[in-house]
Amino acid sequence: MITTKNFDAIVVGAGFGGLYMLKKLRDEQGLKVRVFDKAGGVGGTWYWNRYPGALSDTETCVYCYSWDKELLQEMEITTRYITQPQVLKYLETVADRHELRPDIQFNTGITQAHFNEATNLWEMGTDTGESYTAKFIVTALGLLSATNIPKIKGLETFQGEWHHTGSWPQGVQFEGKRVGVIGTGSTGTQVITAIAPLVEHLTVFQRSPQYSVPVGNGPVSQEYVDNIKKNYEKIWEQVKNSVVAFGFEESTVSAMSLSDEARQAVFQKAWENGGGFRFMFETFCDIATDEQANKAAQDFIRAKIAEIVKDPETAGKLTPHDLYAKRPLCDSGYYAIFNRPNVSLVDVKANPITEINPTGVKTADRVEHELDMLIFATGFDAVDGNYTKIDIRGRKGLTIQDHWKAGPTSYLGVANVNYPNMFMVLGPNGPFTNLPPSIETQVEWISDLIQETNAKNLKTVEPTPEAEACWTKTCQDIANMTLFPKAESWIFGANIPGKTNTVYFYLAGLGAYRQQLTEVRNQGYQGFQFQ
Ligand code: FAD
Ligand code: NA7
Repeated sequence: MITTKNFDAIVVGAGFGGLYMLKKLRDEQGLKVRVFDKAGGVGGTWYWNRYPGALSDTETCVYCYSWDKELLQEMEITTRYITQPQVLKYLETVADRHELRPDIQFNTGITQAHFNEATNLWEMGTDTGESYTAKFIVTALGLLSATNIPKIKGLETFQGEWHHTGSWPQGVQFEGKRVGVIGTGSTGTQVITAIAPLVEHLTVFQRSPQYSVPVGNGPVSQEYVDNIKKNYEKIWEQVKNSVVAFGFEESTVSAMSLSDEARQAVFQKAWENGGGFRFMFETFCDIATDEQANKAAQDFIRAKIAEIVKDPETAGKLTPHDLYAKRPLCDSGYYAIFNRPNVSLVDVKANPITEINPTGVKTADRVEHELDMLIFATGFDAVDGNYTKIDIRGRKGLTIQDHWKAGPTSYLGVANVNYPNMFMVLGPNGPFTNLPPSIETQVEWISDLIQETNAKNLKTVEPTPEAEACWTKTCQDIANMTLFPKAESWIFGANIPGKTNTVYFYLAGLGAYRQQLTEVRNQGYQGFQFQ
């Protein structure tokens, strides 16, 4: 039966973003809100990515919300980093203690969102055949959520099991199996390292070698935990005013200002301490912006690979020669995994996959890699991937695909012209950081703007075209001051064939982003038009 129901606000997504949005709008503003998620439970990323080895590479103490002060004190911190089951449990706890579940409809995908200019309401449709209306919609769809499964000839004929890491089922067994993994990004390195000791044989299909440093995970002392809990106010203040928001001070020292020996010592200390963002941003201030500094970091990691990997041919294949300018990776012993006798590496750039057949993967050299299981660690159609899957239409029926035909844009990462009363959490050109503090920043700001609109009895709010164009240009200009656009990765849309290679993030950091948001609000929401 088709039913139509009206809400003050509809939130799509029940991860970090959607859960907090529900809490703010329902409990602080008294709005009638419903959250939809196609998942069977809360958690977003941490509901879907249950593959072995899944770990946040943000340290535990800052991979959480800052707003639930009691929970910060009660939270169990046992290791420096937090695993997928632990993040999921954390978000389930949040949902339970704030009684969020009654307002979340699971197993329901939003397929349609049309703005009706006569009623000023959004008309929403679901994949379960229901329809709803709402004055406001908040899309917390996730920026790394739409899985990318490459179109490889013959996948449908494969007789073994295959899974994408971002949609991982329960109960996968590895013992005695010949497993292939395609992809060696953050996810690939985690899953490869975790399953290599479990499988009979592991074949890694690598397209691009990666720079990775040790994560440095391990148990933490009671003193470490006490210290964090005592200092949470200070920790969050630092995080929210920093660049990458990972809980450390970014370096202000230029790499080439030190002697070779001193520079090596800084890198070595960072290698021993662990953490990808720490290695890139805590060591020196210019690894992401200066080619010489970047090369120094590359050389250091290349030397480590040569030291760790025993077989020179394998070491050669694992060694990158491009810029160190993707999201920085860290791992729990990735390179050493290739010293195991049951692990082999196929360089699919030199020797591409030609097809998948019933028994495995065939490469251009005509070798048949026989497999019982194939794992796609091939990443995501990042940032706008979940948006373009929905039939979103704003004023005059403008589709989001049309609005974004030159590449996705936004004003401040949260709103688009011609899409009134629609707000995005982690939309295009939002901050590139440890994400929970950025998500919180956006949720709180969006919530204030909704409150202002309602308090003034206004019907709609949306950015001006000039404000959106100006923000896009700002993001482009900032990106061009870094080396990131010169590396091929999901950060610029380069991982998906045919995807617009453009700027998808505001790369000036969380502190600067928060200042921008505050200024816009203090100037009466400058750049927004109200009706
Ligand atoms: P998500 O958690 O992605 O939630 C989005 C939800 O929206 C999903 O549940 C999805 O089902 C739902 N949805 C999407 N479209 C629809 C639709 N049409 N209808 C209904 N529901 C829909 N970030 C860090 O800062 N540090 C890390 O260490 C880190 N590690 C990561 C590791 C992995 C393996 C991955 C994939 C991501 C990682 N991230 C990390 C990024 C992570 O996605 C964010 O930190 C955060 O969890 C995003 O929360 P979110 O609520 O914005 O989106
Ligand atoms: P990434 O970082 O996009 O990595 C995907 C990997 O899959 C990467 O090694 C790709 O090679 C590889 N890939 C993608 N398509 C193919 C095809 N067609 N053939 C062979 N190899 C392919 O995704 P992750 O999930 O690892 O990480 C994304 C973010 O999620 C991460 O930064 C964390 O924030 C969590 P490529 O490098 O493109 O040559």
